[in-house]
Amino acid sequence: MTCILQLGPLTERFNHSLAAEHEVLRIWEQDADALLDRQAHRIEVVVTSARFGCSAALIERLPSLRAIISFGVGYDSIDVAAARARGIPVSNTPDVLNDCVADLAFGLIIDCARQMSRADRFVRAGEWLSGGLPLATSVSGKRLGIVGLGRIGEAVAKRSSGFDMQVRYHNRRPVDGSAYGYEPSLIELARWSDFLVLTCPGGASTRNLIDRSVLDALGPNGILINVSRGSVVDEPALVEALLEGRLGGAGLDVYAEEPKVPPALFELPNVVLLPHIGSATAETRLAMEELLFANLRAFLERGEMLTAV
Ligand code: NAP
Ligand code: 8YV
Repeated sequence: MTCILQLGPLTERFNHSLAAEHEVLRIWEQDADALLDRQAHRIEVVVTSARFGCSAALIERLPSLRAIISFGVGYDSIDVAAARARGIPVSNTPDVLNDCVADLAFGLIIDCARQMSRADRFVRAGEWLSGGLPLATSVSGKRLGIVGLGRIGEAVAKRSSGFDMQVRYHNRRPVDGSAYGYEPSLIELARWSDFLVLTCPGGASTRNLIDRSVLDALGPNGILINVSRGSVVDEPALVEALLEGRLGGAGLDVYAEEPKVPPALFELPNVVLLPHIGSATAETRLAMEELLFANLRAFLERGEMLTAV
């Protein structure tokens, strides 16, 4: 039996299956320091998620660690450099969640433009009895800018064809053979876009990529959609732009300090706020669990990972 340190709870089904096959130490159920003082030398695998991460300090504390297996595609919360320095491989769960996250991004586009959440609140509050809502903005035929045309970004772009949208994207370098127009300047992409969708990774290299100048380029009629990471956006600058009417609207699934959301956003009618649910469907979470288990088994049986980062 392999001694596994699990850094946070996933589904009951997952927790149960993991514990059925391995000796699992659940760090959140006990005093973490005391647990590590007693058991650190025995731990061979860390099972974590994009949410719970894995710090350099924890990696350093585990002398027998051989692998870090994560649930989720983003790995900005895992210190991959510290793991690599010790020759410890890290796996994630790419691809199986692309459609689900892209569906949600497109849902946010439509919701922000057509005021669906706002209209729902309006009806429930009985306000329809005494008037109508202001006219909304169309989606079809508009310009879609994508920051990070990777696996999820491609799936967002694909959905836009049903809405006759023009698509351009900004990555650090053009995607070979892509039919979509590459925009080397993020500011120019924002200036061109009606909707700017963020699907790049989080972490140091993208921190505050969407700053005041990008938000101003998107402008008072532009809508920002963020399904990547909160760290990619300068959040105080976003709040300021929305409060001052310099940005048309925002659809957000992720925030700088989750689960904290800037309270100033609660009052704004042109903002849709979701609690990081991009991959949160039964089907996709099951596929992510299965891929995590496949990585764990492949590592333990053959020393390989199916999807190493
Ligand atoms: P991916 O396939 O690696 O795509 C990421 C794209 O971002 C690549 O095309 C990359 O191209 C681009 N990129 C990287 N750094 C950039 C930069 N500095 N400026 C502009 N573009 C940059 O990743 P993915 O599987 O699509 O996932 C993307 C992210 O979505 C994840 O890392 C995660 O943070 C987020 N996510 C969120 C949820 C949710 O629940 N909301 C769920 C899943 C994933 P270049 O390398 O050429 O720049
Ligand atoms: C999950 C995510 O919510 O895959 C990612 O990067 O952000 C989401 O799919 C996350 O993995 C759960 O911690």
